[in-house]
Amino acid sequence: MSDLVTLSKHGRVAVITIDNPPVNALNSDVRSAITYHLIKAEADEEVDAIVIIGAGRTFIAGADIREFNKITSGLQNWEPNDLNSVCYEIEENPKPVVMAIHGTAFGGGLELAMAGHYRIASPDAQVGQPEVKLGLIPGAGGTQRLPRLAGVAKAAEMCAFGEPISAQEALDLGILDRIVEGDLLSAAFAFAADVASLPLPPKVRDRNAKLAGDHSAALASVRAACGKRARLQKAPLAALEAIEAAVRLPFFDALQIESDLFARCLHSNQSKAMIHAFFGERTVSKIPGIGKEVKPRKIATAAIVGAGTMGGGIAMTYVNAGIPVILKETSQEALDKGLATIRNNYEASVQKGRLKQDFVDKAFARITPVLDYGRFAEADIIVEAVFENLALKKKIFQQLDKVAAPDAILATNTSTLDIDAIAAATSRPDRVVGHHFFSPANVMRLLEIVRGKQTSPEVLVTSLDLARRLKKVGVVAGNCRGFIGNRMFHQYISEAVFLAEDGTPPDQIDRALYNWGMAMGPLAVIDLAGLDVGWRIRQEFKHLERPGVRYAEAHDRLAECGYYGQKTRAGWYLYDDKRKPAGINPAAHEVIASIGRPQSPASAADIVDRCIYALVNEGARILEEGIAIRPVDIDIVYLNGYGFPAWRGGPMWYADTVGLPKVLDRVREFGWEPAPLLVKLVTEDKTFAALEQ
Ligand code: 3H9
Repeated sequence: MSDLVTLSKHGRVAVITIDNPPVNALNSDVRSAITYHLIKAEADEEVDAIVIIGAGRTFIAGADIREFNKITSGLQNWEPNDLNSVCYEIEENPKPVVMAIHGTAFGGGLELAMAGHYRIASPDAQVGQPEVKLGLIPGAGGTQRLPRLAGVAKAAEMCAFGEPISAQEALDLGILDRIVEGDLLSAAFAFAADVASLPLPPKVRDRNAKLAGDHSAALASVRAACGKRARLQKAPLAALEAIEAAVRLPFFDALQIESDLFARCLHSNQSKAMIHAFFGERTVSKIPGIGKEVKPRKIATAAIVGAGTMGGGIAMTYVNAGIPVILKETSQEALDKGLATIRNNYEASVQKGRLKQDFVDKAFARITPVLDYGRFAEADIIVEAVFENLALKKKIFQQLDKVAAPDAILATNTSTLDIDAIAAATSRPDRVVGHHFFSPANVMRLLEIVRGKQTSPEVLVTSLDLARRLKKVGVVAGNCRGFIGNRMFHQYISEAVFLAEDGTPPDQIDRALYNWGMAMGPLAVIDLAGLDVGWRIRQEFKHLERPGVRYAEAHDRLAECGYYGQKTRAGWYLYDDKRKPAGINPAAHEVIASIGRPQSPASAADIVDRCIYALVNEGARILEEGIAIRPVDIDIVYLNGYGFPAWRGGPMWYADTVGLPKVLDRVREFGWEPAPLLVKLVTEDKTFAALEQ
């Protein structure tokens, strides 16, 4: 029997310990071994009660997600009732089974726990059904037992949104029986010994009290919220369908519905894409050629140059993670303005219930506002977040070189500029790196970590480690104009502008991409970001434009007329004083007429193909040039920084699902030069995913 699960005895209590690091995922061996030990403990006359506990940092983080890929690709058989059988084995056991939870009881882990007769937990434990984040629903009774413990409305929320809850909330809801302080195993022994002589409590599957009554309004409200929070995703609705079945039908009939819905989700493209994204987020923290011997440096204090929109947002990100920040501006007025914006942002978060006042007070107190570099030597990392201008950034780096501690990391928050040119302004180019945050920096999850020619491995590893501490996803990119994200975005936006110049109304362009799944349409995004921002960057790089290559003119002309987007209440669209769109800006029509191209509106399908394949074609070039390490790095950039729908897996994953020959045909049909890598993969009958194996 697998040694991932062991059985030991403490007096008359048997302990089944799951030890499958790092997160005790319930793979096939673990499932079989739990059943084996349960049967053994049941048969042992010297055992009165059984405890199930996880070794290491957690209870059970769920089913083994890696097995799902094997099942859907035909490498492993699908045994729908496998985890359910383990649950029955627990539930039917004549001896009380006590689940002792620490860390996380997620997905199949919570399902297993809910089959137990009792659940106790450490105070910092969390429980949840996060399957929807993988495009799945709970598949081993979660949609059936959770409503019986927590009530239908809360179970619907937990299964449809996938957010975990704290041990205290789980106790209040009735999911847990007790929270125990101190050593969990000792507490579990004591608890098990106490309950051993009591009659068994009713099985959770028979506790129907919380199912009674009319839950239609609660379910309708969660369904409506899914339309916003998980737009176009199928799994949340499937989870609600299974919960509705729990209310309507006897346990085993509803459980069968859950199994069928789970299987349908498992084989869906949405789930495959989201599982790709789950592992992708972890893959991007690994840099080929840099081993575990390179350790991250400790970052205890940060300094930030610039308290504007980006600098302020970055400061909030650091102090929210508990890292004190020295925040510098050039004048008292600018500093006061920056601090006031930070304070307003925090106040808004408290009002919306996103942050607690106490948290905000502590975070704000970690900011030390300054007007000079006097205290910069204290910082382990300095982040420059000034205006996007190379000469200015070089000048600042010259100054930082003089004031920074010798081993401090010097990061620039540039979105497009040459890291090597900035690094060359210092005597320590190996300590210089790009940290490209996305606006609003305290909200957006992506951090592009731009590697210069001389950036040291230690600086990269520290940046990745820091990204995790800051609750960001760090993706390493090579140094080129726009790095991964903005270089591809330039092609995407240009294509949207070309479509507008060629006669497709702006709102149709935006609607087509929004309906396809993008968080916003491209022209609405430019209005939000500010047409002036892109215009300035394009001016800076004007000398690099290749003659004979079509240039998107319309948004430059709008910017030149002072239409900067939402901030001036007019860009591609007009906006009311609450920044709600109020129709297309008539000036946009005039600009398009003045450009004078033949007008032929595109269909929704053509709009999507042109914009998305522009991303894919440029992504292929970026891969070929080594700017992105792997296709998945591009996907993770797009999923976390550009509103690409998670359930489509990112541009490169999506291209694979469409089929690269079809993508190449369309690229040629649009008259573009295909990326050589795209042609090569099609010729060799390969996919982008194959490049990662
Ligand atoms: C499910 O349960 C379906 C059921 O309803 C039943 C169906 C019949 N499997 O995130 P980390 C790996 S669906 C396999 O860096 P943290 C992860 O890839 C599942 N591997 O740690 C990484 O590997 P590597 C429902 C898993 O401390 C390593 O563990 N459950 C799994 O930041 C460390 O992970 C979920 O969706 C897994 N289930 O966060 C929970 N989980 O080192 C998914 C993790 O090679 N997991 N790995 O890169 C999580 O949310 C986080 O991992 C967790 C720990 C919060 C647990």
